[in-house]
Amino acid sequence: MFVLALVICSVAVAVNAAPTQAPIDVKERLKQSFKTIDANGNGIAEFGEFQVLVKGFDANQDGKITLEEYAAAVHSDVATMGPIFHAIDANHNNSLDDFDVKFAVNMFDSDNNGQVTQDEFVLEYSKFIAKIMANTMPKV
Ligand SMILES: [Ca+2]
Ligand SMILES: [Ca+2]
Ligand SMILES: [Ca+2]
Repeated sequence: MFVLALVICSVAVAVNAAPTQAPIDVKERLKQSFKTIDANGNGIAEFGEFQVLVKGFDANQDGKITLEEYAAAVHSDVATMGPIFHAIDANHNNSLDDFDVKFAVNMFDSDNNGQVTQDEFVLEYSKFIAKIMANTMPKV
């Protein structure tokens, strides 16, 4: 359950960008996120494409992506993004790095063929979000 942070960020961005659209269609958001990640548009999210996405969060370019940078990148705050960040930070070094990205890619790749398709991404990411929500969000 570590890696999904990447996608979460994109989802959070999309959610914040359209606050007036009441019912958030998570699957639709995830499909859009996938298209963002799939920079070369071949329908498969590759490790390198996730890597580029994550590196883009490194605001001060010091090679480490901290919780603060991650939260800023997704237009959220550290309190909200903390649980997600720590879930993604698989090696617990308080930075999102290649190790964590690999973990995330492996998580999405549910049939283990080395490729993350849109369907896999949407399914696995939805599960990831549900898990985080269940653990961190107060029950209404
Ligand atoms: Ca691709
Ligand atoms: Ca940094
Ligand atoms: Ca890490």
